[in-house]
Amino acid sequence: MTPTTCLLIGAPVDSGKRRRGCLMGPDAYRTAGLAESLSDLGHAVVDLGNCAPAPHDQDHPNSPAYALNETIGWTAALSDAAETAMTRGFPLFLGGDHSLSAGSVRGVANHAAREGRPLFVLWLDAHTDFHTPKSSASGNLHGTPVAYFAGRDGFDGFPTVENPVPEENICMIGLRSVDAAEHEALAATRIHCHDMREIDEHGIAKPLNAFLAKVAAANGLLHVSLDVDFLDPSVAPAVGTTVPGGATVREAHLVMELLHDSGLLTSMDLVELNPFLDERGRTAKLMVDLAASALGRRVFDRTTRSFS
Ligand code: HAR
Ligand code: MN
Ligand code: MN
Ligand code: MN
Repeated sequence: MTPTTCLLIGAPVDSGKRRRGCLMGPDAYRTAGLAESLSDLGHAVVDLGNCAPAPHDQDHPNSPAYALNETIGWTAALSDAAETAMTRGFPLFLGGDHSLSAGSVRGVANHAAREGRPLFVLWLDAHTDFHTPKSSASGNLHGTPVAYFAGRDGFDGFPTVENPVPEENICMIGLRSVDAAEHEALAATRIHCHDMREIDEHGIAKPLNAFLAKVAAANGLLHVSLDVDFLDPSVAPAVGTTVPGGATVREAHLVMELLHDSGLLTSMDLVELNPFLDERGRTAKLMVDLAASALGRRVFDRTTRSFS
């Protein structure tokens, strides 16, 4: 990647589920050396500090959707932050739980619309996060952001999604935990869903390259949302919703390397890291290494045929 300005946007969102700890995520990435890893690659790095939720109504402790109003406040604030950052460089959202992507993707989509370019979203996750606040049995809003930015109904009180991401522009890879209601809703869409069975059989590069070809053909912008639980829990334990059978370290790096080589990536979320559950920072460090791969780190230079 030609050197760019990486904008680190701390999003200590912890309202998307009941188990606490994701609010420590942004500082764990800083501690693990994210800024240094990116500046070593030749990028300018600006740490914009942490966002705060926009003013919102108080939440009722027993509402069916947990911390709904706080999540609405985060969505508004992060959407504004994303829209502004897109005019300045490459935004990296440091989560925080996955409900933050309602805001980051809405803002990026508004920017794309203003540029007159289509937005594509790559969702790397064990889960599809395609519930609405009404269909969710858990009431945990980190299970809803894709439905929100794809323009599904049922998000009363949230900022209106003026520029929903078209279904055929959304690609999910890594799936292995999908609720019945999500499955049914997804089946009626054109969202590209690739589960771990498919990755096992055919490899991870195949669906990714097919999707990247579509992004390139449409001259699109590409947002990537990387959930810690995309990875296998044996290598990434610091997440509240571990699901066995996830991506290996190399599969995840290959995704990031192919994204970098495509030259298409324009914004990224790192989500669901819960440092309270980590083992000596290993998950935070792996996520930092993956971000570095997405932004150009490689161990072997294919043109000079030498290690660098
Ligand atoms: N589908 C389940 C629910 O709605 C689990 C959602 C978990 N989501 C995340 N992010 N951890 O992907 O409660
Ligand atoms: Mn998720
Ligand atoms: Mn997940
Ligand atoms: Mn597909």
